Amino acid sequence: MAIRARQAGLANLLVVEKAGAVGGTWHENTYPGAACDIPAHLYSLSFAPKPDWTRIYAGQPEIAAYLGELVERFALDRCLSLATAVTGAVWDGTRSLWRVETDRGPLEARVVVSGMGALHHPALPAIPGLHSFLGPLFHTSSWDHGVALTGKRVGIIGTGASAIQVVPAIAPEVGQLTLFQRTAPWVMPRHDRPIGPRLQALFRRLPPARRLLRAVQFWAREARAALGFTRVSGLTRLAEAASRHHLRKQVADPALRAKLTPAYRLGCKRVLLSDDYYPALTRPNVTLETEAIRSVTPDGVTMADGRHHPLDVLVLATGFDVTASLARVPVVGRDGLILARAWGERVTAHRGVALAGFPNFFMLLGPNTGLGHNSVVLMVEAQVSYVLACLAEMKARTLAAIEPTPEAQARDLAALEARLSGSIWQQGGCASWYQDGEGRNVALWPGTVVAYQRAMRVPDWDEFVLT
Ligand code: N01
Repeated sequence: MAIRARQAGLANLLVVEKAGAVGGTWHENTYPGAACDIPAHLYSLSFAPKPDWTRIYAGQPEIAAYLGELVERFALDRCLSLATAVTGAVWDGTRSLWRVETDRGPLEARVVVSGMGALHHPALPAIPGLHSFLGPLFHTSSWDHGVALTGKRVGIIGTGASAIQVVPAIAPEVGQLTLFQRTAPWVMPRHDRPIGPRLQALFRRLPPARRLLRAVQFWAREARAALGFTRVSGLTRLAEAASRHHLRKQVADPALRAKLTPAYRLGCKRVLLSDDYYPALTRPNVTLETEAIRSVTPDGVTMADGRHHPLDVLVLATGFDVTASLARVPVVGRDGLILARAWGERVTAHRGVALAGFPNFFMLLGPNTGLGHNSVVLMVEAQVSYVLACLAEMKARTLAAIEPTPEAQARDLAALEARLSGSIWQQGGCASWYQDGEGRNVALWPGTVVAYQRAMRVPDWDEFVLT
């Protein structure tokens, strides 16, 4: 957003970031094995390619370094305020600007764009006695690298995307690893491999070769979505068979296989990619525990059936409290409307980026614009273009404020609900962070990226109140 805004001639720009460095999720999640499950060439900004990615799926250090390099490459440091947390924002209707509170003093802005990710605030499990544990206890997103794991008895709670990367990364090092699984995930082969110097050189010398790779990676994922991957379809059953085959190939023990066989439809939760998760679970020093957890005690975890796992270190791979992200920062729009209350009925936004009652306020990766099947970078880029078109219109018509009409927002939501009805998230028999308390998917876009890009190409000014 900052790069494209600067390129569009918006010079008066400030990026406020709570952390001491850029990178967001790729700055914070430094757990062993952290990597992206979208190929790196597809997970790059379209206007800032990196020909020399060293793996098909880049690891966290390489992605964090890429994002850091962008600051220098696009001279962003001049407009960056790091280690500055936004604590609230209030729309001043008389002056048509936002008063933004930060822990380093107030700011004023004509327009506010939120880039606060949803996967940020750790979800700590409500397990009795959790904080009575006397050994090191930490969440995957705040990994304590000061704790040596060699030879230790380590417990991990959770089997989502974070856990399945941590397990194979630390299993060879720890003394004993106990993985506490509540729901078995669907896992597909990852086929990760290094990208050697020759290919890197080719991508540097011949940009069309890199673009071709990116296009193949993109369209393979789009095809799956277009073929009905978000519904219970023949494709779902085919993918489930492929995942079960992956499990059979990697786990010989039928009892362990049974524990690892999911009991919901594939796609209902995020499908995980791994070549080394199942093999790690077959190691003699790894135990998969599937009994419900009764409590955490000072020295370990006790199961509902009374068995006890003594532990030295306990890791919470329990995911994130997604609704807390924006709702934790009090954002007050027109006529004192509080964002968290505006979302009381349902978390929603016009095209996922703008909200009635909140003039000159935009969100990146807002409600229902995350992706399970393709690169979210593409969604962000579509949103950035849309926001910039709104800002250009404000300038062209010398507008003080722009916000969607409630009617347009309601129409948008109705169209979204129609896409969601009968989808895998409603019929797949699972619960996940994609859903709100009512079981509605409020996180993912239920269509192809191309469909979203089309919807975002040109704002329809009849859908906005322009003042
Ligand atoms: O979190 P999750 P995550 N008792 O919410 C379990 C992105 N990401 O950090 O399934 C016992 O997926 C919970 O169990 P259940 C990606 O978008 C991407 O792993 O609810 N268990 C589940 O197994 C991803 O979707 C990448 O029954 C409890 C786990 O904890 C998102 O981040 C890598 C529990 C939480 O899984 C979040 O992934 C990492 C309890 N009380 C993350 N509470 C890549 O690109 C929760 N659980 C590769």
